[in-house]
Amino acid sequence: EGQQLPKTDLITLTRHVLDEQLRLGSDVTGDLTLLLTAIQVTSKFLAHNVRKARLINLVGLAGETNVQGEDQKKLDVLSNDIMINALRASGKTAVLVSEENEEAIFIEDRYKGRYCVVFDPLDGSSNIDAGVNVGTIFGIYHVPASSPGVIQDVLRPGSEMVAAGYTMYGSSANLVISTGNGVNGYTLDNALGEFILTHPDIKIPSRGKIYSFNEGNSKYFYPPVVGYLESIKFPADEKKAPYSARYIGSMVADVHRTLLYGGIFGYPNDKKSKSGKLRLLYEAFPMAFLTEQAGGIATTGTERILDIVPTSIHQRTSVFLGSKEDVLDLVKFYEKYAADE
Ligand code: P6P
Repeated sequence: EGQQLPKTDLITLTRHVLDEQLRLGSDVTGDLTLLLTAIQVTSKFLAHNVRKARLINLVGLAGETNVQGEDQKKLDVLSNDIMINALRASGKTAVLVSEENEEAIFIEDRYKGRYCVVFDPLDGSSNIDAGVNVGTIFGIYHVPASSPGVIQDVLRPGSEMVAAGYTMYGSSANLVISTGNGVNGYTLDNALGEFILTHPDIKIPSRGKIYSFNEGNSKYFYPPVVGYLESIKFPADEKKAPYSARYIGSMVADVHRTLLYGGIFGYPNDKKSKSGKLRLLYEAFPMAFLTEQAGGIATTGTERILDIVPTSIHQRTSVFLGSKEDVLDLVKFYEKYAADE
């Protein structure tokens, strides 16, 4: 009596994606499902190793040798190797772009498939020692059948992605993903080794009460950003409460909170970082894709992030994303200052 009965209808990520593709009647080759399975395997491996890193201080041991006498790799290098190998072995990829690799990776014919994956294998890894949540961010493009898999297949606007997501490694591993029809969140059940649907159809509130900026850069902020921050810290309407500041400094953690609680996350370009800090292809595009799919907005302040056509695989961009009304308030300051110029 009162015992928690085992759920008899666990919705795993694999099942959910396949159900969704069948529902949508898209050409269900299962290729995307198999590709997402490879990404899941990577996420499970990284979840295990991030947790282990905290136990045996795996982070930062580069150059030392472990008990097997192998060269000990830093966790982000190890994560990158695992992700590249899993994606290649899936046989579903043609071009890979990783934050850790200067050049794009072109998959040999034997393993070549119809998707390109851009990713940051362990974003925010410098925070691991502090126990801060870090994560894997990925975006997926479908390769036109006519293309042999060339760099032009990834120098495309984020709006052409067919899927995007992240896995956040914290007290549990949370995989948040969209295949273009809304956003779903899954939690890794370590006992089952499966990602179980725990946050179906995530929708970002139309307005929040939180702003998430590194205000240590305030000295360098351009006027529209200064004006906007002033407006939420000292609301003109006396009856309105100021916004709360929440900034973790790990994009996956800051975006995850923004998707669930609402508000605005910003990493604007400024007088010190004229192109911004965050990378367009494998940080801004996937997070912008998820934000829009959850009903929010993602902009540089003057243009929709997903409309940007990349010219190089590691280029940076200004990022504002979050609740529609909050981001539109921010955009108004850019319009005001553009009009004044
Ligand atoms: P700052 C982590 O290094 C990262 O790439 C993102 O995860 C994060 O949002 C940003 O940089 C933090 O940058 O300058 O605030 O430390």
